[in-house]
Amino acid sequence: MGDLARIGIAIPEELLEEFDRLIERRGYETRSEAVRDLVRKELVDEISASPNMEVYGTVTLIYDHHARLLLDKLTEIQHQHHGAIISSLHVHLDHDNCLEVILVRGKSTLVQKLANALIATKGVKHGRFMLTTSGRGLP
Ligand code: NI
Repeated sequence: MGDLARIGIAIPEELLEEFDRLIERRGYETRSEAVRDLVRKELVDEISASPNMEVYGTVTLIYDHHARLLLDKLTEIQHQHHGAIISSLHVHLDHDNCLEVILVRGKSTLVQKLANALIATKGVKHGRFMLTTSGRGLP
């Protein structure tokens, strides 16, 4: 962290009380750290929304590996986008269910399309995409 600047902001009392309860639940030690994280989150969201920005992300999938053709389809999609896939982790959760986490990088639009295709594959019970940046240029 570079030099710290101090700011004063006006905020409705009730909103501040809600904010204090929120940051306590989240485990922040100070309001300042919570506000810094909120600002960074908005910056990352904006970066991620720019179609040509290089982003990183994780696609988390839960599926039943018995589902017909599902594994073939997931593998095919990943091979079609092999340049965007850094790594993947597969855990056999129980007799039927698998957890897969796929680490992706590339242009925002491309990785979003890849994540959507994986999550929308028939037989995927639950999927979630989390997008972030390399952290470069993020104070
Ligand atoms: Ni499995």
